[in-house]
Amino acid sequence: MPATAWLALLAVLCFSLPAAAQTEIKTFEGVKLSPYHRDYDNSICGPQKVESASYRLKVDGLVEKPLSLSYQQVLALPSIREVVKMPCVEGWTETLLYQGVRLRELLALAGPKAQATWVMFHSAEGYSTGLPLKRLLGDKVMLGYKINGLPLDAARGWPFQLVAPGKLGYKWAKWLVRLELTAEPQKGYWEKRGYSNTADAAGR
Ligand SMILES: Nc1nc2c(c(=O)[nH]1)N[C@H]1C(S)=C(S)[C@@H](COP(=O)(O)O)O[C@H]1N2
Ligand SMILES: [Mo]
Repeated sequence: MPATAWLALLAVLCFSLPAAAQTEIKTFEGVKLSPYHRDYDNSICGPQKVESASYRLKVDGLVEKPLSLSYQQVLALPSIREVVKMPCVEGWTETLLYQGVRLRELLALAGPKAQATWVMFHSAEGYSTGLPLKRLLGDKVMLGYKINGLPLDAARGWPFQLVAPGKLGYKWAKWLVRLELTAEPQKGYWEKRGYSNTADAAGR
């Protein structure tokens, strides 16, 4: 093959490989995944457009070292991939392949103080929810940034969504901007309106 042909082949590969990496993963290790794109939306204010240049994820409250991280700084941390089920109180469940940073790794960077027992998750539009710090140290709990191989978008919760296997969907806060460590449990948006602050997805 002449050198020009090799060059052409190389060019085609260079341009098509990144595009291929953006294709949605539909089945993972034999598990059929729910679709990334849906035409319904049940969030309190609809999809949010979070500004990317100025974005910072804050981790503060009862920590030794408050954090303020850019999207890229979070993505530079080691990541994991897990197929997980997210059940909404409305009755539907999605099975999705999430990629993200283990929450315990992020929390370790901030260093929870001894009095910290709870983490409140604050979202761009004012939504909030919380879980016990202990419950967030599990292997599959993550700050998710990809679903089925695709980055979260405005509908899915760009930049980050809490992935909390075993908990109902309203604990899976999207458009995250701040993690706040507190000494006592707090109620979030739905919890203040009567929903369980435990939100166990038992049997779902
Ligand atoms: N910021 C924010 N996060 C949110 C909500 C919301 O209204 N605002 N809704 C919650 C509820 S009730 C569910 S069921 C899931 C839906 O998430 P999904 O887009 O991953 O299906 O998001 C949760 N996270
Ligand atoms: Mo939900």
